[in-house]
Amino acid sequence: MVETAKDEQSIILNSPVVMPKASGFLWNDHMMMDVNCRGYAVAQFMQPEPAKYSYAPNMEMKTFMQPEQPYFAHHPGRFVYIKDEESKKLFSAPYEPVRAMPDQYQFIVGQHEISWKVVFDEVELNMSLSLSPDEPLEMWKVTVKNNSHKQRKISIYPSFTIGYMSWMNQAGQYEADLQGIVCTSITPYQKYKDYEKIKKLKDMTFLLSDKAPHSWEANWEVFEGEGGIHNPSALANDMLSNSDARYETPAAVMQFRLTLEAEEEQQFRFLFGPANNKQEIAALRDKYFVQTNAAGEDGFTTAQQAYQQYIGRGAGRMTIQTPDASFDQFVNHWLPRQIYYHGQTNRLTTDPQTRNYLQDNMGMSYIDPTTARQAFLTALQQQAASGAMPDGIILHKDAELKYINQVPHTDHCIWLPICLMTYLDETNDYSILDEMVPFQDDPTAVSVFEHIVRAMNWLLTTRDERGLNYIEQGDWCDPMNMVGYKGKGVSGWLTIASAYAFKVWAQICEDAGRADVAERFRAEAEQTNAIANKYLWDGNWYARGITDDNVLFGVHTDEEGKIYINPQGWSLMSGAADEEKQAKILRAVEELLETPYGVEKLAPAFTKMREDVGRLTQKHPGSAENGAVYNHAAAFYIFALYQVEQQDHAYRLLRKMIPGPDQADLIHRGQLPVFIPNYYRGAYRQIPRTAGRSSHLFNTGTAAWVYRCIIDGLFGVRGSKEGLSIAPQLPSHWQTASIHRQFRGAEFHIVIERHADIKEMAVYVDDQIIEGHTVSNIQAGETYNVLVKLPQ
Ligand code: CEZ
Repeated sequence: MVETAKDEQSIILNSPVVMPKASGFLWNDHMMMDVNCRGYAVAQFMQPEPAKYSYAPNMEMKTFMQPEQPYFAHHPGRFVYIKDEESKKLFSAPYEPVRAMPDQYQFIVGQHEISWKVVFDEVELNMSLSLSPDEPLEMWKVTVKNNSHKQRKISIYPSFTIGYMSWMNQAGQYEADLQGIVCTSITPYQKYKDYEKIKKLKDMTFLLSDKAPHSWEANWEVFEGEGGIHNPSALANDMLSNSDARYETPAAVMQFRLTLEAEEEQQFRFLFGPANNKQEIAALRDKYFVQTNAAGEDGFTTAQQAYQQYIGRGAGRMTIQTPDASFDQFVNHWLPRQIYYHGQTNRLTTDPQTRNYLQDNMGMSYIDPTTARQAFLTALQQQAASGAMPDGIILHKDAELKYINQVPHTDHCIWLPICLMTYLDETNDYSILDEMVPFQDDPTAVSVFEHIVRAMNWLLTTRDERGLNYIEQGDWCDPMNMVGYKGKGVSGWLTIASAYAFKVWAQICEDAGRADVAERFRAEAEQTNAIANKYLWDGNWYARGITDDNVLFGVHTDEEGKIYINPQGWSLMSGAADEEKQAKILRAVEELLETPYGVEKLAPAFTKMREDVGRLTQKHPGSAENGAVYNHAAAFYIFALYQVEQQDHAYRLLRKMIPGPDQADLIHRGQLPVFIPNYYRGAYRQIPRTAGRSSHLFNTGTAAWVYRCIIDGLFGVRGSKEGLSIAPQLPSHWQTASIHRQFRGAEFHIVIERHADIKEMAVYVDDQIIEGHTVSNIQAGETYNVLVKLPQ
C-alpha cells in the first residue's frame, strides 16, 4: 500500500481509500499548502496575517489548521473531472469528487512536488503540484494520456475550489486576455479605519491556463446544478455554459475537449493563487507562461527548478545508516525538511509563541545556523529589562500578540539557554554571548550573556515562598490555564525545568570562561532540584503542580491525570531524580503512559472538566494535551532517557514516533511517514479503538528535538567547545551503524561497531586511536574517518 520510491526521495501510496487523510505539505516563505491523497487541500498565505484564497462553501471563521481535519464533499480541493465523450462515463482525479475507483492509483509525496497518477479506462492522468519559490502561487501540471490502441474523445475539466469568498462582495468571470477565471471579493470589515489595510489585500483568486479552454464555468450553482458535486449537471452538456458569478458562489472550472490518438499525450499547466488586482495577474501570466530565458525555458519551468533548490536548502547535514532502513529513510529525507519548514516560516505566524520560536531555531541551528543566530537576537530584543520574556515574538512591524499570546505563560525564559546550547554545540560561536542587545523597555544595550542571566534571575524571583515557580495561566502546556490564574498556583514541571535551564546555563558559562557565574547557577540548579524533591515527589513519580488552592495534582490519588510525562523526563535531565527515583519513574511511565504509538502526555485522560487545572481537561480524552501521545512531550522524554543512558528505552520510543514500517501500523495511524505529527491519539487504556490515529498536524516542536536526540543521544556525535565528542548510545540489538555528518565545515564519516573483544569504547580517527573521546582541533574542509568500537 505504502512504499518508498527507488531514489528514496518520495513516498508512494497506492490507494485513495485506505488512508483517506494521508497528506503531504509544501511551503515557501509566503504560504503553506497541505494536500491529501483524495485532492482536498488546505492552503494559507501571508499578507502579513494568514489568509485564504480557496474557501469552504460557507463562511469560515478564521482558524488554524485543525487536528484530524475533517474533509467533506465540498471541502476545498483541486480536482480534474474526466468525461469520455463517447461512453459519457465520468471520473475524477485524484479521486474526489466523483469517487470512481481508478484502475491504477498513486499518490506520490515528494520533497518539492506532490503528484498523482490515476488511470481510468485506459486514460491516464498525471497531476503534479509545486509552488513558486517566492510568491503565494500554486503551479500545476496535468498530463492526459490515451493508453489504449484506439482514438479517444474525452473532455477534461480542471475544477479548483473558490468557495464562499465574502458576504460583502464576491464574483467571478472568465477573462479572455488572461486565459483564466478571475474571482473577486472584499474581505468583510466594519471599521472605516480598516479600509487602508483591506484595500491592499489579495482578495482576488485566479486560475490561469497556458492553453485556451473550449468553455468555462465561473458560477458554482450553475456548474453543480441538480447533479451535485459527484455528478455536476453542467458535465452532461457538450460545453460548459460560460457563466459568470454575480454575488453568487464563484467557481473555477474549465473544459478542454481532446481527441487523443493511441498513446498520445497532452499537457496543460495552470497557475492558481491570490492577487490584489488584474495587472498583478497579467504580470504573473507573462512571467510564468510567456517570457523565456536564454535557454528557451519559460518562468514556469525555471520556477519549478528554483523551488526544488529552495526546498533543497533544508537538506539535513547528516546521513545515517542503521539496521532500520525505514528509520534511516525518514531521518535522512523528511525530518530535516520538517525542521527547515519550521525555521523558515515560523509556522506562518507573525507572532510565534516564544517557546516555539526558540525551539524551532534550536532545530535551525543544525541546518542554517545564521538564521538561528539572528532569531535568538530578535527574541532577546523583545525581552523586558526585568528578564521576563514575552509570550510571543513579533516578526512583522504590523503584527501584534494574538490568541494564545494574550494568555500569560511563565516558561519562556527556560528555553533561552536550552536552545542556545544546540547553537553553540553546532557552531562554537561563543561570540553571540558578547552581542550587545537592548531590551523591549530599555534602550540600553547589554550583552546576550547579561540578557540570559536576567532571564535566569527572573525564574528565580517568580517563585512562591517554597521556591516553586508560578504558573499563572500556562507553562509549556497552553491549555493548563486555571492552575494558577489567581496568582498562587505553581508548576512542578517548570520548577524542575528551571533547574535544568540553570544546569545548562552553568555549562555554557563554564565554556565561555565565566566560572563564577557557572558556579552560582550550578548551586541554583541543585537547590531547585532539592525543592522539587521536597514538594513534588509523590512516591513513584513527580507531581505536575500545586493549584491556587494548594492542591497537589498529577499524583497517585488523582482519579484522572494521575501522572504527567513532563515532570518525569525533565527530572532525569535536571538531575532531581537520583538512581532510585529514576528507576521508579521509568517503571511508572512504562506501565501507565507507554502505548504502541509512544508515551502519552498524561493518564488517565480527563473525561470531565477539572476547574483547578483548566481547559486542558475539556479537550476530548486522548486528543492533544489531554492524554494524547503528544510527540513534543514524548521527544523531551526520549531526550531525557539519553541523558541517563537508557538507550534501549530511548530507541524503542523514538521508533514509535514514526508511522510504519508495517502496513497495518501505517493504515491505523492514517499518516504517511513524511512528517512527525503533533500527536497520535492516546487514552490507549480508555479508548483503544481510536488510539494511534495521527493528528495530521505538521506544526510541532518535536522535529527539532528528535534531530537533537539522534545527534546528542543515539549517535552521540555532539559538538563541544573542544570539537566533536563521541558517545554513541546504540540500542543493544544493533551491531553496527554509521553516520556521515557535516560539522563546522568538516566532513565526518563515523562508523560504529560492536566488538566482543573490547571492554571500553575506543575511538580511532584515520586509524589512530585517540585519547579521550573528543575529536579536537577540527579543520574546516578536512574529512575525518572515525571508527568507534563499542563493547558487546
Ligand atoms: O499548540 C502547542 C503550542 O504551539 O501546544 C503546546 C505548546 O507547548 C506549544 O507552544 C503544548 O500545549 O491552545 C491549545 O489548546 C492548542 O493545543 C495549542 O496549544 C497547541 C496546538 O497543538 C498547536 O498545533
